[in-house]
Amino acid sequence: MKARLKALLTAAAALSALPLMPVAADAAGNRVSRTWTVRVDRTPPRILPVAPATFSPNGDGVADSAHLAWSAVEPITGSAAVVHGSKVVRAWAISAKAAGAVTWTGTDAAGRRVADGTYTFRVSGRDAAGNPATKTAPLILDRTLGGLRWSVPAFYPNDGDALAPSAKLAFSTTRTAVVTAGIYSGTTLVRSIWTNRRIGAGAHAWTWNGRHQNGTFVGPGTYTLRVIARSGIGTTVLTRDILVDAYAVSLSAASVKAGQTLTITMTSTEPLAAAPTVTFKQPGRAAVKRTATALGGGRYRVAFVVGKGSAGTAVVTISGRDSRGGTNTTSRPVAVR
Ligand SMILES: [Ca+2]
Ligand SMILES: [Ca+2]
Ligand SMILES: [Ca+2]
Repeated sequence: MKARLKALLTAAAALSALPLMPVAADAAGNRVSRTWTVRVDRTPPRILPVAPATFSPNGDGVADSAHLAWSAVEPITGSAAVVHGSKVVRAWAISAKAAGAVTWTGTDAAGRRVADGTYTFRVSGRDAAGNPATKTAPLILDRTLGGLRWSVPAFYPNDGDALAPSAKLAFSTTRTAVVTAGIYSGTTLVRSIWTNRRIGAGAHAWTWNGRHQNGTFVGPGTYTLRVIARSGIGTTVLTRDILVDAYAVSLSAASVKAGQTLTITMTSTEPLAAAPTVTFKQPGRAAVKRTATALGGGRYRVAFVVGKGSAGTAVVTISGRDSRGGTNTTSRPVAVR
Protein backbone atom coordinates (compact mmCIF):
# COMPACT_ATOMS: atom_id res chain seq x y z
CA MET A 1 0.00 0.00 0.00
CA LYS A 2 2.72 2.42 1.03
CA ALA A 3 4.76 1.65 -2.08
CA ARG A 4 1.71 2.11 -4.31
CA LEU A 5 0.86 5.44 -2.72
CA LYS A 6 4.46 6.55 -3.18
CA ALA A 7 4.34 5.51 -6.84
CA LEU A 8 1.14 7.48 -7.29
CA LEU A 9 2.63 10.55 -5.61
CA THR A 10 5.63 10.31 -7.90
CA ALA A 11 3.31 10.14 -10.88
CA ALA A 12 1.41 13.11 -9.46
CA ALA A 13 4.63 15.05 -9.13
CA ALA A 14 5.40 14.34 -12.77
CA LEU A 15 2.03 15.71 -13.80
CA SER A 16 2.24 18.61 -11.34
CA ALA A 17 -1.35 18.25 -10.15
CA LEU A 18 -3.77 15.40 -10.65
CA PRO A 19 -6.56 13.67 -8.80
CA LEU A 20 -5.22 10.92 -6.57
CA MET A 21 -7.28 7.74 -6.03
CA PRO A 22 -5.58 5.18 -3.82
CA VAL A 23 -7.61 2.02 -3.32
CA ALA A 24 -7.40 -0.11 -0.19
CA ALA A 25 -9.22 -3.05 1.24
CA ASP A 26 -10.18 -3.37 4.91
CA ALA A 27 -9.95 -6.56 6.98
CA ALA A 28 -13.40 -7.66 5.78
CA GLY A 29 -12.38 -7.25 2.18
CA ASN A 30 -14.42 -4.09 1.51
CA ARG A 31 -12.62 -1.89 -0.95
CA VAL A 32 -12.62 1.80 -0.09
CA SER A 33 -11.24 4.68 -2.01
CA ARG A 34 -10.71 8.42 -1.50
CA THR A 35 -9.89 11.12 -3.96
CA TRP A 36 -7.91 14.33 -3.38
CA THR A 37 -5.67 16.61 -5.33
CA VAL A 38 -1.95 16.99 -4.66
CA ARG A 39 -0.39 20.31 -5.74
CA VAL A 40 3.30 20.00 -6.40
CA ASP A 41 5.51 23.13 -6.30
CA ARG A 42 7.92 22.90 -9.19
CA THR A 43 8.37 26.68 -9.54
CA PRO A 44 11.80 27.96 -8.57
CA PRO A 45 11.64 30.87 -6.11
CA ARG A 46 11.94 34.26 -7.82
CA ILE A 47 14.77 36.15 -6.10
CA LEU A 48 15.61 39.83 -6.47
CA PRO A 49 19.06 40.96 -5.24
CA VAL A 50 19.71 44.72 -4.97
CA ALA A 51 23.19 46.25 -4.71
CA PRO A 52 24.52 49.78 -5.28
CA ALA A 53 26.25 50.19 -8.65
CA THR A 54 29.38 51.40 -6.90
CA PHE A 55 30.73 52.13 -3.40
CA SER A 56 33.99 53.36 -1.89
CA PRO A 57 34.98 51.91 1.50
CA ASN A 58 37.81 54.40 2.12
CA GLY A 59 36.56 55.98 5.35
CA ASP A 60 35.75 59.39 3.88
CA GLY A 61 32.14 59.24 5.04
CA VAL A 62 30.68 58.93 1.54
CA ALA A 63 29.38 55.54 0.34
CA ASP A 64 31.74 53.71 2.71
CA SER A 65 29.52 50.64 2.83
CA ALA A 66 27.22 48.80 0.46
CA HIS A 67 23.66 47.93 1.51
CA LEU A 68 23.06 44.53 -0.09
CA ALA A 69 19.38 43.60 0.03
CA TRP A 70 17.37 40.77 -1.43
CA SER A 71 13.80 39.56 -1.52
CA ALA A 72 12.07 36.45 -2.81
CA VAL A 73 8.44 35.66 -3.62
CA GLU A 74 8.54 32.85 -1.03
CA PRO A 75 10.86 31.93 1.85
CA ILE A 76 14.17 30.43 0.79
CA THR A 77 17.04 28.68 2.52
CA GLY A 78 20.53 29.21 1.15
CA SER A 79 23.00 32.05 1.18
CA ALA A 80 23.74 35.62 0.18
CA ALA A 81 27.32 36.12 -0.90
CA VAL A 82 29.79 38.54 -2.41
CA VAL A 83 31.83 36.77 -5.04
CA HIS A 84 34.78 37.84 -7.16
CA GLY A 85 35.23 35.65 -10.19
CA SER A 86 34.78 32.16 -8.76
CA LYS A 87 35.96 33.15 -5.28
CA VAL A 88 33.47 33.68 -2.45
CA VAL A 89 34.63 36.78 -0.59
CA ARG A 90 31.86 36.89 2.03
CA ALA A 91 28.79 34.75 2.64
CA TRP A 92 25.77 35.06 4.91
CA ALA A 93 23.39 32.14 5.57
CA ILE A 94 19.69 32.45 4.76
CA SER A 95 17.27 30.24 6.66
CA ALA A 96 13.60 30.17 5.53
CA LYS A 97 13.44 33.92 4.88
CA ALA A 98 11.70 35.87 2.11
CA ALA A 99 13.83 39.01 2.46
CA GLY A 100 17.04 40.20 4.05
CA ALA A 101 19.88 42.68 3.90
CA VAL A 102 23.51 42.87 4.90
CA THR A 103 26.01 45.69 5.03
CA TRP A 104 29.33 45.09 3.33
CA THR A 105 32.27 47.33 4.10
CA GLY A 106 34.64 45.84 1.55
CA THR A 107 36.38 43.26 3.73
CA ASP A 108 36.69 39.48 3.50
CA ALA A 109 35.62 37.05 6.22
CA ALA A 110 38.93 37.63 8.04
CA GLY A 111 38.35 41.40 8.07
CA ARG A 112 40.96 42.22 5.44
CA ARG A 113 40.26 44.92 2.86
CA VAL A 114 39.64 43.40 -0.54
CA ALA A 115 40.98 44.93 -3.74
CA ASP A 116 39.10 47.45 -5.88
CA GLY A 117 37.20 45.87 -8.74
CA THR A 118 33.89 44.48 -9.90
CA TYR A 119 32.17 42.09 -7.52
CA THR A 120 28.93 40.14 -7.68
CA PHE A 121 26.22 40.03 -5.05
CA ARG A 122 24.81 36.51 -5.39
CA VAL A 123 21.70 35.20 -3.65
CA SER A 124 20.88 31.54 -3.99
CA GLY A 125 18.48 29.31 -2.16
CA ARG A 126 15.80 26.65 -2.31
CA ASP A 127 12.13 27.10 -1.57
CA ALA A 128 10.22 24.80 0.82
CA ALA A 129 9.72 22.27 -2.02
CA GLY A 130 13.44 22.23 -2.72
CA ASN A 131 13.42 24.14 -6.00
CA PRO A 132 16.73 25.98 -6.40
CA ALA A 133 17.31 29.48 -7.77
CA THR A 134 20.21 31.94 -7.99
CA LYS A 135 20.20 35.62 -8.91
CA THR A 136 23.06 38.11 -9.02
CA ALA A 137 23.65 41.87 -9.06
CA PRO A 138 27.00 43.48 -9.91
CA LEU A 139 28.68 46.09 -7.73
CA ILE A 140 31.92 47.99 -8.18
CA LEU A 141 34.22 48.56 -5.22
CA ASP A 142 36.13 51.70 -6.15
CA ARG A 143 38.38 53.61 -3.74
CA THR A 144 39.98 55.68 -6.53
CA LEU A 145 38.57 59.04 -5.38
CA GLY A 146 38.13 60.07 -1.76
CA GLY A 147 38.32 62.71 0.93
CA LEU A 148 36.80 65.54 -1.08
CA ARG A 149 36.53 68.64 1.16
CA TRP A 150 36.69 72.40 1.30
CA SER A 151 39.10 74.13 3.70
CA VAL A 152 36.22 76.26 5.07
CA PRO A 153 32.42 75.93 5.10
CA ALA A 154 32.05 79.49 3.74
CA PHE A 155 34.09 82.36 2.31
CA TYR A 156 33.34 85.92 1.27
CA PRO A 157 35.54 87.26 -1.52
CA ASN A 158 32.93 89.65 -2.90
CA ASP A 159 33.86 92.58 -0.63
CA GLY A 160 37.44 92.52 -1.97
CA ASP A 161 39.13 92.67 1.42
CA ALA A 162 41.85 90.35 2.74
CA LEU A 163 39.40 88.43 4.97
CA ALA A 164 38.01 85.08 3.75
CA PRO A 165 39.10 85.78 0.16
CA SER A 166 39.24 82.18 -1.08
CA ALA A 167 38.58 78.53 -0.32
CA LYS A 168 40.76 75.55 -1.02
CA LEU A 169 39.40 72.20 -2.15
CA ALA A 170 41.30 68.97 -1.59
CA PHE A 171 40.89 65.29 -2.41
CA SER A 172 43.01 62.24 -2.98
CA THR A 173 43.29 59.55 -5.61
CA THR A 174 44.67 56.05 -5.13
CA ARG A 175 45.58 55.49 -8.79
CA THR A 176 45.89 57.45 -12.02
CA ALA A 177 42.49 58.77 -13.04
CA VAL A 178 40.90 61.06 -15.58
CA VAL A 179 39.36 63.84 -13.50
CA THR A 180 36.74 66.44 -14.37
CA ALA A 181 35.93 69.05 -11.73
CA GLY A 182 33.69 72.08 -11.67
CA ILE A 183 31.68 74.36 -9.40
CA TYR A 184 27.94 74.57 -9.97
CA SER A 185 25.04 76.75 -8.95
CA GLY A 186 22.28 74.18 -9.08
CA THR A 187 22.89 72.54 -12.46
CA THR A 188 24.66 75.56 -13.98
CA LEU A 189 28.44 75.35 -14.27
CA VAL A 190 29.88 78.61 -12.91
CA ARG A 191 33.55 77.64 -12.81
CA SER A 192 35.31 74.85 -14.63
CA ILE A 193 38.40 73.53 -12.84
CA TRP A 194 39.59 70.57 -14.91
CA THR A 195 38.13 68.77 -17.88
CA ASN A 196 39.27 65.18 -18.45
CA ARG A 197 42.61 65.89 -16.85
CA ARG A 198 44.80 62.86 -16.27
CA ILE A 199 46.23 62.97 -12.75
CA GLY A 200 48.33 60.47 -10.84
CA ALA A 201 47.75 58.92 -7.44
CA GLY A 202 48.16 61.28 -4.49
CA ALA A 203 46.80 64.39 -2.80
CA HIS A 204 45.37 67.16 -4.95
CA ALA A 205 44.20 70.70 -4.22
CA TRP A 206 42.89 73.79 -5.96
CA THR A 207 41.97 77.23 -4.65
CA TRP A 208 38.82 79.07 -5.72
CA ASN A 209 38.78 82.87 -5.60
CA GLY A 210 35.00 82.99 -5.86
CA ARG A 211 35.04 84.13 -9.48
CA HIS A 212 33.47 82.91 -12.68
CA GLN A 213 35.64 81.78 -15.57
CA ASN A 214 35.46 85.38 -16.92
CA GLY A 215 36.87 86.86 -13.71
CA THR A 216 33.71 88.35 -12.19
CA PHE A 217 32.62 87.35 -8.68
CA VAL A 218 29.79 84.85 -8.38
CA GLY A 219 26.80 86.13 -6.42
CA PRO A 220 26.11 85.18 -2.82
CA GLY A 221 24.78 81.65 -2.52
CA THR A 222 25.54 78.01 -2.01
CA TYR A 223 27.73 76.38 -4.67
CA THR A 224 28.42 72.72 -5.33
CA LEU A 225 31.82 71.35 -6.20
CA ARG A 226 31.54 68.21 -8.32
CA VAL A 227 34.53 65.95 -8.97
CA ILE A 228 34.29 63.00 -11.34
CA ALA A 229 37.14 60.47 -11.49
CA ARG A 230 37.32 57.76 -14.13
CA SER A 231 39.76 54.87 -13.95
CA GLY A 232 40.03 51.28 -15.08
CA ILE A 233 37.95 50.34 -12.03
CA GLY A 234 34.97 52.62 -12.63
CA THR A 235 33.65 56.15 -12.27
CA THR A 236 33.23 57.98 -8.96
CA VAL A 237 31.38 61.26 -8.50
CA LEU A 238 31.78 63.26 -5.29
CA THR A 239 30.17 66.59 -4.42
CA ARG A 240 30.74 69.18 -1.68
CA ASP A 241 28.81 72.38 -1.05
CA ILE A 242 30.29 75.71 -0.04
CA LEU A 243 28.67 79.02 0.90
CA VAL A 244 29.79 82.26 -0.70
CA ASP A 245 28.33 84.99 1.52
CA ALA A 246 29.05 87.31 4.45
CA TYR A 247 26.84 85.21 6.73
CA ALA A 248 25.35 81.73 6.86
CA VAL A 249 21.72 82.48 7.77
CA SER A 250 19.15 80.17 9.32
CA LEU A 251 15.53 81.35 9.60
CA SER A 252 13.09 79.68 12.02
CA ALA A 253 10.48 79.73 9.22
CA ALA A 254 10.54 80.47 5.50
CA SER A 255 6.95 81.73 5.70
CA VAL A 256 5.42 83.68 8.63
CA LYS A 257 2.17 85.37 9.68
CA ALA A 258 1.23 88.20 12.06
CA GLY A 259 1.89 87.41 15.73
CA GLN A 260 4.50 84.77 14.91
CA THR A 261 8.07 85.13 16.16
CA LEU A 262 10.76 84.90 13.48
CA THR A 263 14.13 83.85 14.86
CA ILE A 264 17.24 84.49 12.79
CA THR A 265 20.50 82.70 13.58
CA MET A 266 23.59 83.73 11.65
CA THR A 267 27.25 82.78 11.48
CA SER A 268 29.63 85.43 10.23
CA THR A 269 32.07 84.27 7.56
CA GLU A 270 34.62 86.92 8.52
CA PRO A 271 35.54 87.92 12.11
CA LEU A 272 33.38 90.86 13.25
CA ALA A 273 34.36 93.83 15.44
CA ALA A 274 30.91 93.82 17.08
CA ALA A 275 27.56 92.02 16.91
CA PRO A 276 25.73 92.76 13.63
CA THR A 277 22.47 94.67 13.36
CA VAL A 278 19.49 92.99 11.75
CA THR A 279 16.67 94.84 10.01
CA PHE A 280 13.25 93.26 9.43
CA LYS A 281 11.20 95.06 6.77
CA GLN A 282 7.64 93.86 6.18
CA PRO A 283 5.59 95.08 3.22
CA GLY A 284 3.64 98.21 4.21
CA ARG A 285 5.40 98.62 7.59
CA ALA A 286 8.40 100.57 8.81
CA ALA A 287 11.59 98.55 9.13
CA VAL A 288 12.48 97.28 12.63
CA LYS A 289 16.17 97.21 13.55
CA ARG A 290 17.80 95.17 16.31
CA THR A 291 21.30 94.19 17.38
CA ALA A 292 21.89 90.44 17.39
CA THR A 293 23.13 88.63 20.49
CA ALA A 294 26.47 86.81 20.28
CA LEU A 295 26.30 83.07 20.88
CA GLY A 296 30.06 82.53 20.58
CA GLY A 297 32.11 81.10 17.74
CA GLY A 298 30.96 83.79 15.31
CA ARG A 299 27.28 82.90 15.77
CA TYR A 300 24.58 85.47 16.52
CA ARG A 301 20.82 85.39 17.06
CA VAL A 302 17.93 87.84 16.96
CA ALA A 303 14.10 87.56 16.95
CA PHE A 304 11.24 89.68 15.61
CA VAL A 305 7.50 89.41 16.17
CA VAL A 306 5.75 89.64 12.82
CA GLY A 307 3.38 92.65 12.74
CA LYS A 308 -0.03 92.96 11.11
CA GLY A 309 0.22 94.07 7.52
CA SER A 310 -0.12 93.10 3.94
CA ALA A 311 1.03 89.75 2.66
CA GLY A 312 4.10 89.67 0.46
CA THR A 313 7.83 89.36 0.85
CA ALA A 314 9.58 90.72 3.92
CA VAL A 315 13.34 91.21 3.88
CA VAL A 316 15.84 90.44 6.63
CA THR A 317 19.06 92.43 6.23
CA ILE A 318 22.14 91.68 8.33
CA SER A 319 24.90 94.25 8.55
CA GLY A 320 28.08 94.12 10.63
CA ARG A 321 31.55 95.63 10.79
CA ASP A 322 34.37 93.17 10.18
CA SER A 323 37.67 93.16 12.09
CA ARG A 324 39.26 95.33 9.34
CA GLY A 325 36.54 97.96 9.42
CA GLY A 326 34.67 96.86 6.32
CA THR A 327 30.89 96.48 6.23
CA ASN A 328 29.61 92.94 5.70
CA THR A 329 26.01 92.71 4.56
CA THR A 330 23.60 90.11 3.32
CA SER A 331 19.83 89.76 3.08
CA ARG A 332 17.18 87.04 2.92
CA PRO A 333 13.56 87.10 1.81
CA VAL A 334 10.79 85.84 4.12
CA ALA A 335 7.26 85.19 2.86
CA VAL A 336 4.48 86.90 4.90
CA ARG A 337 1.03 85.24 4.61
CA1 LIG B 1 33.85 56.52 0.64
CA1 LIG C 1 36.24 89.18 2.30
CA1 LIG D 1 34.75 92.11 4.82
